[in-house]
Amino acid sequence: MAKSPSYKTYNHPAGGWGALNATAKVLMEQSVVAQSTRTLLAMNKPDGFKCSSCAWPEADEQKRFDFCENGAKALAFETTRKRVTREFFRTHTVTELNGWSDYALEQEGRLEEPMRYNPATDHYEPCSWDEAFSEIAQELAALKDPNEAEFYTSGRTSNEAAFLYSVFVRAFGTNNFPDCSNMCHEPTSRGLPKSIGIGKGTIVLNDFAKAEAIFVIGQNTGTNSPRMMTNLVEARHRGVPIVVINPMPERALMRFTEPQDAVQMATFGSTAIASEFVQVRIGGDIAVLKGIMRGVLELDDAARAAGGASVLDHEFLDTHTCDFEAVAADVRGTEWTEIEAVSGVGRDQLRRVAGIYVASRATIICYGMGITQHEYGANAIQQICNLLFLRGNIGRPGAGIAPVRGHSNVQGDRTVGIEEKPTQAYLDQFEKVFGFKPPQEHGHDTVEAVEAMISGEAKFFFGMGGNFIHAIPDTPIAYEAMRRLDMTVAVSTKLNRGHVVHGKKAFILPCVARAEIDLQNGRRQKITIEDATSMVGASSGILEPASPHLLSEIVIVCRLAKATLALTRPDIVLPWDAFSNDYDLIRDKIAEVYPTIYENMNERLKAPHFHLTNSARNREWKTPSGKATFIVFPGIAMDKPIETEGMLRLATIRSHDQFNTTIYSDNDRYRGIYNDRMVVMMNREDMQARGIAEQDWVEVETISLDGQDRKLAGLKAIAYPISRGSVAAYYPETNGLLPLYHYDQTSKTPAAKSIPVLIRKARAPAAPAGQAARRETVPA
Ligand SMILES: Nc1nc2c(c(=O)[nH]1)N[C@H]1C(S)=C(S)[C@@H](COP(=O)(O)OP(=O)(O)OC[C@H]3O[C@@H](n4cnc5c(=O)[nH]c(N)nc54)[C@H](O)[C@@H]3O)O[C@H]1N2
Ligand SMILES: Nc1nc2c(c(=O)[nH]1)N[C@H]1C(S)=C(S)[C@@H](COP(=O)(O)OP(=O)(O)OC[C@H]3O[C@@H](n4cnc5c(=O)[nH]c(N)nc54)[C@H](O)[C@@H]3O)O[C@H]1N2
Ligand SMILES: [Mo]
Repeated sequence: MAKSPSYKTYNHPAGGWGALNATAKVLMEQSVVAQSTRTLLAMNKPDGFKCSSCAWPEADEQKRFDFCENGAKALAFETTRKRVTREFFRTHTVTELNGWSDYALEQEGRLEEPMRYNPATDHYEPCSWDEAFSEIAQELAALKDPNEAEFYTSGRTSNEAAFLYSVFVRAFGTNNFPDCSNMCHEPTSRGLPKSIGIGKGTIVLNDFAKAEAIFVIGQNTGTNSPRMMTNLVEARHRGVPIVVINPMPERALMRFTEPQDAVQMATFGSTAIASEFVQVRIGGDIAVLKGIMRGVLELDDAARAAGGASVLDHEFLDTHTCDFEAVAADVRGTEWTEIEAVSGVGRDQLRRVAGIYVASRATIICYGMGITQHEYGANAIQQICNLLFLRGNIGRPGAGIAPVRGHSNVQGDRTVGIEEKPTQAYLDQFEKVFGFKPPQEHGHDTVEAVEAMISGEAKFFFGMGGNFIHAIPDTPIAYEAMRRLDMTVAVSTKLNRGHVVHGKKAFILPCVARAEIDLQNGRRQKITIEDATSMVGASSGILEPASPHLLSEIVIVCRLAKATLALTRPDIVLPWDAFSNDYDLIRDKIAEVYPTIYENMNERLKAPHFHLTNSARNREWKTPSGKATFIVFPGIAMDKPIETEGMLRLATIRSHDQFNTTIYSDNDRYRGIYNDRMVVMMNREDMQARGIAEQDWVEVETISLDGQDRKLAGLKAIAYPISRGSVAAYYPETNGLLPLYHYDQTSKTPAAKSIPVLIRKARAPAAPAGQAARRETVPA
């Protein structure tokens, strides 16, 4: 896998020709070049299909193309010509495949037919779809209690598939819906409603064209939502200041060449993105936010003392908010020395940022995993709301809060019923529409599902997409728990770790991918997704499915539901065949269950897309007080304090060449790191304090609170311009260091950005874990 070592100096801005070259290269490697042009041009177009990479909205006005380097990579990996055949499974035992890397597993290509694990031979063997559904149904029917089953969803699943899946699982009798959102933007879904009454962002794409200041906090835009770079570049060309708050100077947020801009491409030009780079310490964001608010209040005091107008939006504060005074008092009571110590950022810079904020009449604040994946992630989001409220920056053109969601339909899946804690109103409506009482007690989220697997309470795991086993914390513990289950079932497109770390019985159910034609009853079907701005659009694939044996996720749900409910709930009769023959009928049901947002869904889909009503955007506050609510957070740390001497905070992050647990290559171009993912990015002074030199072998040990040993050796230290006290390494290789108990206190999202660790120099591992990491100097 490792290529011959080479130093490739990357002194260019992010984007530009480098991005186009990388796009072409990956398409060639996956041998999809012949079909690539037409396919890429159909991406994010009316009548085409939605990119399966990230949840950033597609452009309103029609561009020549609306895809990016990483969208092209996702597509290339999905439409690869490579296949995992039955011969492949006959050749390799599962034990052998367990020794393969995640990269090697996924490189084998697309799964072709349903497979069943045979413990006698330790091989996966082909089986018919009927056999698979019947055996899974019998297993489910044999459970003592439906709550012994866990039904996971990953955010690529369409609204239609997720909706029917949630109906089937509730008919079966449980609300155990762990999903990838539980590891991602759950602090948004649970924290935001307390502030603004809805757990979703309030902006739409064209707000970017009207914004006068944009903040990007804890989000690596150029890698994880590259199409958003277009919006940032356009904003900078209009002279809009962009404030970036991050422990690392992520390249694309410093300088970017827009691949869609012919002139910039031809002239090798580029745009400086961050007008202000706030290099926060990991976990210092609440301190930064309170510092900015303090700066705003100081400016307000000064303006008023000079007889000028207040810099606050008093009309908004008076009409729309409550508890402003409490937050103002809290912020005024937070000393600058305290703010500086926790954030690592000086008061001068925070005052300057406050000045930028006050000068703007419309501000958007975007944020990603750098905010959510902390013990007080949800609380930090509420502080973002406080800051926005000060100047009425919600529900106004060009302003609002923008949680940048991950998976392309992670927001949509939650909207249509993937919810382990359903509200009573929803359950009642569900009963009205379907004529049976869904289970009322709350089910498991991701952390609780893993706990149930560990305790033995859970016996059965179903994965609708995703790669649960490598997404969750505490990898070795999770492996053991997974292997103890009676049955595991994975609906997947590609081979991954979840297939080789499995229960006593196991099935792989391969499905049609987003880019492929989904033909039912002679008609090309479409599915829908909801992006990060609550915009819903249709998607229908244009390529032949990877194999004639594949079923769509919807058909898989319908056939499994029929087989299972016939055994467990024969009293519940739903038109599963009709649903799988005509997806319009599923949308009619969605409209019935969610009349306020999805009324006339099929009719509205005649337009390229439509927006779901967003109460906060309309300044309608569905909070207990009926107002936008200022919320006090006592203290300023994002995580519980740990007193251990020498403690560093480890963020587990994505490289430029991966999609979550799918690794495209061992390179991280924008960070200048090549040929190795087993590295720890450290501040030079933190290295010196520990006697660690560039490329020394190190061992990372979690400061565990449960007596469990969590250590990872075989990593190399790299001096990186990251803030002091902060270190970063790649996910999922480091998930064994992330304790299951270390999560956001509001939403139980694993705090993957703030693992307390000790790092020490180590001897070279007996068998080198990877090639020498090589990197160029990254200009700070
Ligand atoms: N190409 C590609 N696209 C993707 C994905 C992918 O893997 N590959 N994944 C998708 C998914 S599911 C998601 S959720 C998103 C993830 O997209 P992001 O939210 O960008 O996720 P990460 O790469 O994990 O890290 C985000 C950033 O947080 C910063 N950070 C770490 N700790 C802190 C902190 O304490 N404070 C602040 N302010 N910043 C911090 C890191 O330096 C990094 O820049 O992207 C989606 N899009
Ligand atoms: N330490 C650490 N852990 C993390 C994170 C972190 O930042 N740090 N991030 C967390 C976040 S934000 C997320 S969202 C989760 C991601 O967790 P998941 O969503 O579970 O993981 P993915 O890697 O996106 O899943 C990849 C697999 O999905 C399958 N797949 C791809 N396309 C399709 C499709 O169209 N249909 C079906 N059925 N299957 C398909 C393929 O088989 C592929 O192997 O990980 C979380 N875990
Ligand atoms: Mo995510």
